[in-house]
Amino acid sequence: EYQSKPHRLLTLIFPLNPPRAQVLLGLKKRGFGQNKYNGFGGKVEPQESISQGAIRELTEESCLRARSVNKRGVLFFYFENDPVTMEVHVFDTVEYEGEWEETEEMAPKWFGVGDMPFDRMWKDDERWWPMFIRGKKFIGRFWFLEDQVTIVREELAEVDSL
Ligand code: 6OG
Repeated sequence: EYQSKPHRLLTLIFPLNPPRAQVLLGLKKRGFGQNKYNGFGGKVEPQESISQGAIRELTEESCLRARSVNKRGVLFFYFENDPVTMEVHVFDTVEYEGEWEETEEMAPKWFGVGDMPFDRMWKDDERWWPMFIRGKKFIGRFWFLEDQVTIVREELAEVDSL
């Protein structure tokens, strides 16, 4: 059934346009979450901090270079019949350089923050996105069935700091 170890530390970063009206998502072309829109991110490497990992993955997947990032949330995902807990650290950035480009992993596209393609995203996203766009910080835990679609239990709370 559900277990809590081992642990996989991941990042997820959302570039916002300066007035925070639009967000750059990527259509994932391969791997976990293929054919879904998501922020950019991946595994944190042993020698780097979590925010350094977020900045590195953003550049690898979209070619944007973030000059600063903001911590926005921590999400824990548990999948039925899978012992791995995913711990995903969510960031935004409004200070980035370069032009976005399609990469081997992601096809980027801008969306209005109130016009998200939730039917093509992970199911948890529509739960915490309202907190994200209101500028709140959050911690969430989501328990998925093996189908990777059905959420059978969730805990989600705004927090003052992370
Ligand atoms: P790679 O395997 O490509 O990193 N991720 C999730 N993002 C959302 N919004 N919901 C989920 O619900 C997710 N599970 C994983 C974290 C995987 C990328 O996908 C994110 C990473 O950015 C289950 O290295």
